[in-house]
Amino acid sequence: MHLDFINCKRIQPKKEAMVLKKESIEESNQKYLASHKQNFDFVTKKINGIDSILKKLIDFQVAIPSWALGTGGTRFGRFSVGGEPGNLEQKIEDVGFIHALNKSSGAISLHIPWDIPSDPAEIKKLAAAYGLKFDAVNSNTFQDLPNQALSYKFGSLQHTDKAVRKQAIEHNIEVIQHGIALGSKSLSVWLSDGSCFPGQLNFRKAWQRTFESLQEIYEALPADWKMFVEYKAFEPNFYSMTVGDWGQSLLFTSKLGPKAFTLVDLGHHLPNANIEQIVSLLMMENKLAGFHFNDSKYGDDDLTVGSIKPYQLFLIFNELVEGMDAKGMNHATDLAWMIDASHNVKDPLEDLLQSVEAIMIAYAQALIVDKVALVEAQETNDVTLAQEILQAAYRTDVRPIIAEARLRTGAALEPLQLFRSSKIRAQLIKERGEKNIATGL
Ligand code: RM4
Ligand code: MN
Ligand code: MN
Repeated sequence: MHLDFINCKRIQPKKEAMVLKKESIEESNQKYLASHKQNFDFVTKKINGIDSILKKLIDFQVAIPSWALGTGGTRFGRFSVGGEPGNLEQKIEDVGFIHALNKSSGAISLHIPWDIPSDPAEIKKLAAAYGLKFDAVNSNTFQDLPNQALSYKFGSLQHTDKAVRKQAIEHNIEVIQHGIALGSKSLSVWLSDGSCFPGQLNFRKAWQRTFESLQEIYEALPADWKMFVEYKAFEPNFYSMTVGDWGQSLLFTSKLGPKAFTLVDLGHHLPNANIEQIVSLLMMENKLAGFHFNDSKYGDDDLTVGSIKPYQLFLIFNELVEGMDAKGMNHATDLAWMIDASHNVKDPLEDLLQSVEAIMIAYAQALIVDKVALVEAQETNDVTLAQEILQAAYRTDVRPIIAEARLRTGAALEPLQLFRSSKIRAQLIKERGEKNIATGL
C-alpha cells in the first residue's frame, strides 16, 4: 500500500493497493470548497495579517510518536482496532497517511528498543518518501527487556548498583547512535526512577547518581544535538519520582549544560498545575525543550490533545507565541513539538488527526490574540479587558484558517472525513490482518 503521489523511485511499495491518491484529496476538497471559502472569508474579515498567520501554520509540524500508532491499553485490557503497524516500515506508512491528510505531521519520534531500524539508510529513505523527518529519539530504561542482564526494578540512572547505571547509560548512548543514523537531533530521556515507599530511597543520593549518569550521556551527545529531560509527577513510582517536576528537571538541565532542556509532557503534572506559567518561565531561561502533547483529566491519561482542557492548551500556546516572539525564535523549529498519547477506544490514526488539529487550533488562536492591546491592558492593570482580549481569540472559530493552510499545501480540507471515506483502516486490516500488534504503549 502506498500514497501514489509520493514521488519516489527507489522505494517501491510492496502492493498495489492504493488507498489515498492525490486525486482523492482534490476530489474530496472540491466537495467542501464552496462552504470553506464562505467560512474562511467570514473569519478573516476581522483578522489582520492573515497571510503571515497562514505561513506560520503551514510551517508548523508536529511529530507523531511511533509508539502510539497501535491501540493502547491499560493493565486491565486492550482492544485492538486491527491493522496495526507490525514494524517500523508500517509505522512510517501510517504517519505518511496522517501527513498526507493534514501536511502538519512531517516527523516521527522513535522509541528504542521498540523501533530499532534494521537498515537505517533504507528507513531514512522510506521516511523521506513520505515527507517525514526523525524527531527526538526516546530511550527506554523503564522496562526490563528480554536478554537484558540487569533489572531496572529499582531504577536505572539512579540505581544503587553502578553496574545497572552503566547498563542504562550505555543504552542511552546506543539510542543516540540510532538517532544519528536517522538524522535525528535530540534525545528524550524519561525516567521512571523514584521510589514507592518512604524510606526506600535516599533522595540526595538518587539525585546525585542520576545526575552523574546523565552527565555521561550528555558527554556522548554530538555537538549539534540536544538532550531533553522529561519530568513526571507519579507512576510507576508512587511516593517519589527522581525527575518529578519541572523544578527537578530544570536543576538537572541547568547543571548539565547548554545542550540540556526540560521537556513538558502535558499529562505529567499534579492536578491544576499552571502549565502555561511553567512554560513561560522555562522559555525565559532558554530551557524549554518542547512538548509531549496530550490531554488529561486525572493524571498521565494520554488522551486526545484538546479533548478535556482546550482553554488550557490555548493559554499554553499564548505563552509560547509571546515567549518565542520576545526572543525572536522560529516557531516551527526552535522547540520540539511532539504528541505523546495512547488510544484505547479510538482508531489511533483518527485520534492523532484530531490531536494535530487541536494543536493547530490552539496555535492559530494564540496567533490572533491582539498582543498590543493585551500588553496595554496588562500594564494598566485592566484585568477585565485582558480577559476579554484572550477570550475573544479563544472564542474565534479558527478552523477555516487551519483548513485554508491545509488547502494551500495540497492536504485535505476535511482530513478525518477523507480518512473515513477512503476506508484506510479497512484496507490496513485487509493488508496487515486483525491481530497485528504494534510495539509501544
Ligand atoms: C511516559 C512518558 C514518556 C513516554 C513513555 C512511553 O509516561 O510520557 O515520554 O516515552 O511514557
Ligand atoms: Mn511523554
Ligand atoms: Mn506520559
